[in-house]
Amino acid sequence: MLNKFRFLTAGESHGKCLTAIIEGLPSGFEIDLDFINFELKRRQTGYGRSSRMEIESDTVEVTAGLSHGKTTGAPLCLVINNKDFSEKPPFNKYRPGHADYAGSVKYDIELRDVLERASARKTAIEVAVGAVAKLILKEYGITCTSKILQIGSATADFEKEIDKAKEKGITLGGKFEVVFKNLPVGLGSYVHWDRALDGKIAQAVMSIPAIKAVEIGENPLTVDGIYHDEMFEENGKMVRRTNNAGGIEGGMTNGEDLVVKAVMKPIPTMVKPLRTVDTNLCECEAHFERSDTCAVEACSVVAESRIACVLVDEFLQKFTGDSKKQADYHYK
Ligand code: EPS
Repeated sequence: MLNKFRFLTAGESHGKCLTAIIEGLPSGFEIDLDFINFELKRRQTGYGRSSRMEIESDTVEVTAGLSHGKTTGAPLCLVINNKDFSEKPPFNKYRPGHADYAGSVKYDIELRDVLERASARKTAIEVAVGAVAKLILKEYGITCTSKILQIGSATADFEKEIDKAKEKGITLGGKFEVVFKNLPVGLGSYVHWDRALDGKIAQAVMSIPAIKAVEIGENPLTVDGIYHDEMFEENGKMVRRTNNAGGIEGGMTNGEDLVVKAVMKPIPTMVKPLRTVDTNLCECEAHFERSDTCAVEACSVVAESRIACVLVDEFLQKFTGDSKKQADYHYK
């Protein structure tokens, strides 16, 4: 099935800029650039980020698709310029856990060229796209938050844990939770495997660099007692008193909060290098260059954005229209 809200991105970590083209936006939606920039700032902050974040101050430029601040129905083109636009030196020592080895075998290119596109830098433009999706969802009262659940083995005092890792020259992964509120019932479908919303969300979150696990709702193995969310009647409405399902039943939203959790592994570029081989198969220590000690907080913002893109696509398929007026009509 063709997505309604589609986008492509281009750009390298130290290239001139990052670009996205979004297709499928109905006309008449206001695009608040301050909100997009606020989201970009959120992605750049968080304890444990690298010094690259002190160089960049990500802001978006819209080069097409807007008239007087509103969408026109034409593709929306977003650009973020890289301040650290420079040719970086080549390297030949694979970093275990990064895309270096498989990427260079697959495309028959230098490790530097793999790093440049494999870098999580490209998530900046994805967050800009996600901010556009969030702006549309917000028009219908749908909001989103996220929080960190764990950094390394710590469930509190995250900064201390990150400081300790930095001293040791290692990096830390973690676990976070994203929640969307006020979703209508029936986004996604049970009729085909590729229309199930939980499947789409899992793909969107799992493909963020360094994500190793995605969970929707409570882990059924850790819930004490009955897992499923019983239904009751209150003031003529069906209500639930638990949300173990995380807002999805049968691959569709069920009107409860959508709760997605994800686990990020430690970033594989480390001051204390791993053992590896170089491109001549000589054993050595892995390549090191500037990297984050911990980027879990940034990753939660990226996950919010990716999920927002999946939800807005479903939303615009269900409440379809070429203009906001038509979408509003179908929503009502
Ligand atoms: C990142 C920008 C990158 C890295 C990081 C994420 O910038 P640079 O390579 O110039 O330091 O800091 O990416 C990784 C560590 C990685 O392994 O992908 C960003 O903007 O998020």
